[in-house]
Amino acid sequence: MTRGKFITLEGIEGAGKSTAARLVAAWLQERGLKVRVTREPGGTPLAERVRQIVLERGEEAVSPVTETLLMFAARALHVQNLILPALAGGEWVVCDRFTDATRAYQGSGRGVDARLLSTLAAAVHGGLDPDCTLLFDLPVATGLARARQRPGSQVDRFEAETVAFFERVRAGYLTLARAEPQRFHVLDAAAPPAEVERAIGSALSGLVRQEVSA
Ligand code: Z5A
Repeated sequence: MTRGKFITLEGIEGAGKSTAARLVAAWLQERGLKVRVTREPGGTPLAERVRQIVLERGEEAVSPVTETLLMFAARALHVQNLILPALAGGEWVVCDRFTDATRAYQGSGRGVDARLLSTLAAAVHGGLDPDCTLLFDLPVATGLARARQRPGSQVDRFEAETVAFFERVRAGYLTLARAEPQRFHVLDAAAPPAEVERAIGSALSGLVRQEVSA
């Protein structure tokens, strides 16, 4: 059985990752691939419970390091119980956020030491890195305006953050993308949906070609 590929979607709030996850899945399925769509924090029953804890705005203080540990606790469950078995079974896993989100949000956004993040990443998913990461990049103001238009949802701990925080997160993502240009595809997420869809197709076609010629 050929191992599936691991595709991650990243970006600041309101960048369009959830919308893109559906498009990516449909694009891959049209090419005959088996696809599993998932998200972080979350993706398994226990990891979804950790998600609730980490997103909820409660009375008790949650330090940046605590937030980081909760993200990696959820990730450890997700990697072990969903991502690795799905890849081993030949499925292509499309994941809305992964460790780059921790580097951008907890690292660049909250100032958690990059060495701690590398140590935790190695412990939780050493040997597993995304084959391809689509970074949906857009101005912070545009992302926040889109997120605010979403009906009915309560404001979580991240949505309550400042514009300056999201600017640091965006800059952090762009730095990660510059450091690994083979893995990252930076897409203009402020473009009209049809253009974003075309950009997704061209970013993924190289990966699918490699698979066919392997
Ligand atoms: N977090 C973290 O800190 N550390 C970590 O390690 C991880 C996560 C894994 C929850 O993530 C929070 O966890 C997240 C970071 C933190 N908080 N923040 N910010 P999440 O991914 O579940 O939540 P999110 O980033 O807030 O997702 P989102 O707001 O749902 O955004 P999205 O998925 O990128 O956007 P969307 O729902 O697809 O689109 C938003 C709206 O824009 C929607 O109405 C669309 O119809 C519209 N849209 C989409 N594309 C377009 C285009 N091209 N034009 C116009 N309108 C569009």
